[in-house]
Amino acid sequence: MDVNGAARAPTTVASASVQAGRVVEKGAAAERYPLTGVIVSVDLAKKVLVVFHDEIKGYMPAMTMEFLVSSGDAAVAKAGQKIRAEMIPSKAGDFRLEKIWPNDLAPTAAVAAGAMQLRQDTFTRGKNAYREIGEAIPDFSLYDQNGGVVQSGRFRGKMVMINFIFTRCPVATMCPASTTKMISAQTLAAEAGAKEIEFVSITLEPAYDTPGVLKEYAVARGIDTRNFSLLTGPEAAVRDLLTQFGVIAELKGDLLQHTLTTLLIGEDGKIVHRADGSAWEPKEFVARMRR
Ligand SMILES: [Cu+2]
Repeated sequence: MDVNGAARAPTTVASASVQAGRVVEKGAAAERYPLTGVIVSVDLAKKVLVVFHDEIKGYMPAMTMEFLVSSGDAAVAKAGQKIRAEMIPSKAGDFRLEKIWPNDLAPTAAVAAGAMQLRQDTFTRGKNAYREIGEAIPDFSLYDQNGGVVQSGRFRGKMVMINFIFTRCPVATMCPASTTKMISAQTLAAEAGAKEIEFVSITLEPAYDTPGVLKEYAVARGIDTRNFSLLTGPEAAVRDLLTQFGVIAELKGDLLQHTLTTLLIGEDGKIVHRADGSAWEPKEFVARMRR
């Protein structure tokens, strides 16, 4: 299963063609090549990963070499970790990696299994996929902003406040405002002495929001990630979660149009409160949290 396929590549890319079973995008942006490999070492300051990569068919044999990455990707990278990514050669002769995803067997299998279970569950529920207040949330397995697997079972016994955003949302009153309110809810909850509470933002645009991108967003927005996770994962899993939580996200041309939903989940995994739109107040959620 191609979980975050290049089919939903940035819309700045003019065209895409499949060569030898691999997607090579051409146009305004540089060519991109799918790459798999293992991280040998990380230079955080230089934002360089040394990666032993597999053969890139028709381009270069397997070898160990340096790649430039974003600060988020550098912060998330660990020596010994397997990754898959897109490689972008530059005219200057250096190479960049983007869309870096964890690719170790066990976590990848756990996330894929979670996506399949969610697919099955959403399919079985059919028209009743939408979960009302009082209903349990579905199980999920996603990656957080550190590339670690987060399974919904981790939250049992805790309350969870969940919203849905994407990092490059250009509408100030939508995702950026929603993140600001989640941060105030987190601060207010701590001040109110709320116990066993976690905050979760699930991306609406998993193809772009890799763990490294979420990491960079968390740092840029000053999010205290001790009990605030940003989650991403397979496109299908995110789609199914959106369906079950009643969130609409649709690509209209270049723009991802979406609704806003914020939820509070009880320690038993059932939805206790829900706010649709942007007119909710952090304190209305905090008032419902356990002290
Ligand atoms: Cu948005």
